[in-house]
Amino acid sequence: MSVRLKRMLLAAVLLGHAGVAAAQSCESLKNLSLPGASVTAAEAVAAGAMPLGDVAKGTEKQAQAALAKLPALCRVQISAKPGPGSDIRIEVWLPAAGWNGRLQAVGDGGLAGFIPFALMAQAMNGGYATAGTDTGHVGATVDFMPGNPDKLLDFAYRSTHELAKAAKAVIAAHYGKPPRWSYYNACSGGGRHGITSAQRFPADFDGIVAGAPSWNQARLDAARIGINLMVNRTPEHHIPAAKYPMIHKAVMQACDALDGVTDGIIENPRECRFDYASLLCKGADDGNCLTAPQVESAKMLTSPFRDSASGKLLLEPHLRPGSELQWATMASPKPLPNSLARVRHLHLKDTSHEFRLENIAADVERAAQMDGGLLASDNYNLKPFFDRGGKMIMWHGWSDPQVPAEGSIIYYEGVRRTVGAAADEALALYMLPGVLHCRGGPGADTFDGMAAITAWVERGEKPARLVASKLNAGKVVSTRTICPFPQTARYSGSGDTSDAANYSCSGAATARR
Ligand SMILES: [Ca+2]
Repeated sequence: MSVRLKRMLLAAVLLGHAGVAAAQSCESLKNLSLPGASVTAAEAVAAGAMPLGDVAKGTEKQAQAALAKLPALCRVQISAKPGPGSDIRIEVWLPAAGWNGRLQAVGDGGLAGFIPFALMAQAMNGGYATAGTDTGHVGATVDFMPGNPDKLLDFAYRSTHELAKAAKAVIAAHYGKPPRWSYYNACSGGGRHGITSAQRFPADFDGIVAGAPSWNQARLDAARIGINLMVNRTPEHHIPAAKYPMIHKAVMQACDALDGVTDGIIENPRECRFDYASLLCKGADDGNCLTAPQVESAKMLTSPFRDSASGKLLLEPHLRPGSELQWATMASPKPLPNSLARVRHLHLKDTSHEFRLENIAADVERAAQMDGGLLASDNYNLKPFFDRGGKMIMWHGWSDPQVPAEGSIIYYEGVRRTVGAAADEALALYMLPGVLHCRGGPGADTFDGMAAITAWVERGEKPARLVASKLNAGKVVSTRTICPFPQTARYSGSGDTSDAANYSCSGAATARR
């Protein structure tokens, strides 16, 4: 053996030894001391052997498939207690080999209450160390309130901060170095957690992907109940679901081709000025027209929500053309159960509160006021997050039937107004045509937000556009160009209309109305 080779081997051994000395084995992480939190379990899990956790109803099969693909990993379970009434369950998963040096934390929507195993598995299968939390309560319920303000704070914003702290500490202990980059990636209520994190804890994540964030939560919840009462205020005002396809067809006939391609998707719903009165029955209601009260309800669903007595604006974001097939979410005879639960338990803290049409304006204002900014996540000043290099990608399906898409535009524009031109170097919003709440719908709903945010954070490459895919049974059937708001994708005029390559981004914002 040459002297040179011996020296190289010695150096390798010394380097390796230094790495081992700094790192802790998976099992020894049980003894890791964390401020305000404790490790409840740490164990090595063989490839594909992760048991199915308490995943969202209906996602078991998908979760199982993702878990089966997991590599060997170290599973660390943690309980964090930022307040005396807290018990935030956190899991951190660390790949045994091939870690890409990054943390991707993921989040729940709705009422949360479970650790998002399926999303964690997706993250880990991309090479990330990953982390998730139940946000501080067990089960998709708000029964922990009223009477447990710690759990409300945890659900509102503290759990994501605890998640970031715990995940970084566990990673540093196990690998001997903290993550080079830390990311948060979630949708809906998880999207709200993302923007809350940037607002309240700007050092927690380097990059955030926030989908369909349900910010302004108290006002949104109470207004959704009010809109539901309004469009059902007499039996005549109720639009039977059987009429949704007829309305959708008429809207599509009027607006689908505005973007140059007749494909069942409206690229920019703000450009669609559909008049529901055009569907007014000329004679008897044969099911293919709307009665006068139903026209009123259709207009109510697709306009800013105002107090009918005073005209006061209660909620600006509203449903957009293209969403008609999903109107039941907002307009079915009963209000959204999650909204009812949140307004009673979290916002008004009165579990037996009955909603009446004549009180709805007062209820919306009272819910927003009593929330006191907790679930509002409405601070537009992301300067501290931007100043330390943080980047955020917001995205929202234009046809979202439950968290109206306009809300993301309002937040995006609020940040640009507050922070100024610097916001354009750190925040981008992508509106996904024909996409429902977080996923689904005729539009292309699958895109690699993590690839976009890592390129931006780590290499300074702001994504000029995203390419989203429409999948059918796991196979890509079409791709779409998704433009940074306020631009809209325009077909080039030649080539396959279901190929993103034949679209480019252009244009300024269309008026909100
Ligand atoms: Ca179209």
